[in-house]
Amino acid sequence: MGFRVAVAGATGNVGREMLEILSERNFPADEVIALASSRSVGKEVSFGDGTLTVKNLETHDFSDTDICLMSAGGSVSQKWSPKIGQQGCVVIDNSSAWRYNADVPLIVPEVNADAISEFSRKNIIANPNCSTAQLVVALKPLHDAAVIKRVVVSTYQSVSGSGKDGMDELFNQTRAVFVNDPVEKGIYTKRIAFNVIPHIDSFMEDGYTKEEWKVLAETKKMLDPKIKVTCTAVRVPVFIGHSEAVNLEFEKEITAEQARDILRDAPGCLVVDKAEDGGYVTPHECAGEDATYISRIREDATVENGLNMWVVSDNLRKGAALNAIQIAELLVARGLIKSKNQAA
Ligand code: 11C
Repeated sequence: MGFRVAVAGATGNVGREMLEILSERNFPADEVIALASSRSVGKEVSFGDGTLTVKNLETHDFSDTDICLMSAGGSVSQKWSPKIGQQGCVVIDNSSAWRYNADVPLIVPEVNADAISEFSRKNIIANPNCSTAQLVVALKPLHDAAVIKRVVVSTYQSVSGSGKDGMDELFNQTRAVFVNDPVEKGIYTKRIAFNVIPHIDSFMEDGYTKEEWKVLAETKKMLDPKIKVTCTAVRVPVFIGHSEAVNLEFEKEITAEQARDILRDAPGCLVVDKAEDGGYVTPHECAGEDATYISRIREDATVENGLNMWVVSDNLRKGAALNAIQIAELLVARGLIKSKNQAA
């Protein structure tokens, strides 16, 4: 018997992508249940060749459900994930609510799959922030080879990271500029159409934003607490796909050619790196794809053992939905979860 899988937040950008990927990868589910808040109950969402009718997260009985892919925001997750976990359903949570909790593993399967065994303390597994997920996929094989000392990353993050409202705002503002209508502001603090905004999430006391802090904290938790990380996170007028300019300093010597070879063999990575016109990947080409693309690998002569590279991935897939489903696949592959139907 297969698993009973719920997707909570099924009407959002990431929830829809989760349903798409569950079907695309033939996840061994006997039943997939679309859940959302009461105001979305009764809506239809696509699943495979058909549709699912959205049910109420708050009244769903999780005692028969094996896995809940949760993409309903931090406050909903804070409230519901422990209750769902207590009903014996494993929550894979896409919000930041549990990522920094010592009892909750934060997993990118290509990076720290073994940490998944800790999940049973709360029955919650955290999915990282989208900008961290693609970064650590690219860093892990290089860290294993030459030990990363310091990472300086500047992000170029698409508006889908802010959900449907961000995508609508970019579309409406771009249209308004073209037809000479007034450009209305919404969720962003400055105009996003034909602009870039060096501000994602709230400001912290030290002047960094929460998004920048997340990249640091999550990289340390998943990869190595000794690595120094600093980040500038920027919103750009791109619908899907986060890009990152990454500067690395290593303990050991590593050439650009060696890094290219290592990354070519690394899980989840795809190297597209020719020093010629178009010999690199942009977010436009990565949308809808699973890989983390690495381009522009080159030595940084200003430091000892330094490299620069450009890392691009679909933030809704590897940065969110795909990684969550890879975590579910890992639970199944390692025999860490049994279908409740099977047990009956
Ligand atoms: C953005 N990275 O692009 C954010 C979205 O902690 O899961 C994801 C926020 C998170 O705005």
